[in-house]
Amino acid sequence: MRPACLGLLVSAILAAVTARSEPIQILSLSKSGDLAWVNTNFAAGTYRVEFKHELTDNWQTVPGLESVVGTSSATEVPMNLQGIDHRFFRVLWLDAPLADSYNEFSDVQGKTGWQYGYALPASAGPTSPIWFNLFPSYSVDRWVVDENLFWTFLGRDTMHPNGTVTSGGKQAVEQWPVLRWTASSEGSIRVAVSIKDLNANGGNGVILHVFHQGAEVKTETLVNGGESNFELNVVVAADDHLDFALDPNESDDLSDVTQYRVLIYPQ
Ligand SMILES: [Ca+2]
Ligand SMILES: [Ca+2]
Repeated sequence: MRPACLGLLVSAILAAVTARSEPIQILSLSKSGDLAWVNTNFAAGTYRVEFKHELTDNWQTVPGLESVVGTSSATEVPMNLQGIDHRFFRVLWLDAPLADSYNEFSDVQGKTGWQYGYALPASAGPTSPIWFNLFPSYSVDRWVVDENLFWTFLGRDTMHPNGTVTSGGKQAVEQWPVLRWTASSEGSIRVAVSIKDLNANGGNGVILHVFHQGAEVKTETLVNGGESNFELNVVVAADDHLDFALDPNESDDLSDVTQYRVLIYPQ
């Protein structure tokens, strides 16, 4: 895969459109006819590239690009469009997810099915009615319990637990940030999760627990600096919830900044 060469840009007007969220940004169209785009969808996706000559024309599919499978963060596709005056392009995401924790992250609780909370695992298990506590505060770009007292937070793409082994004068209490998604209808779904321990300088890693209606369906352990992508198939009823809870591992929260993303697809 070649990097986009901005020196070879032609004077084309480029547009990116997706069915739901917008993970795709078109970077360039080179004189050799290659279209380069950045795709922030980490999971496998299928895309269709379309063009038109004039703004009022109908979109047409670029031959051979009806179903492009992409998994990387940047994609360049050969289009053989040299010398052809295609002025408008777009990339359609054909299998867009039902839900995306990154694109749909919000400072409003419950928006598009996502809620942001924390658990006190020493006091209540995941089936307990007092397991899931909504975060009381939103600070700048993340949900927090109390920044002065605990490390616990949940942001757009990072989260952090608090433990009894902690630092910075925080209270020695175990708290797990919990990302909750609630299904709006019944169906079979595919859940794609990406997690990474961002601070590889220390600590004992983290454990991500995934619960469906309080029953654990996945336990993913990361060593310090580790990362993982995994998928689950789950059959949900309307109003069922999935919880993604970050355990500091042996209640040790040192260097536990964790990157995450959850994508939920229909089956
Ligand atoms: Ca840890
Ligand atoms: Ca670490």
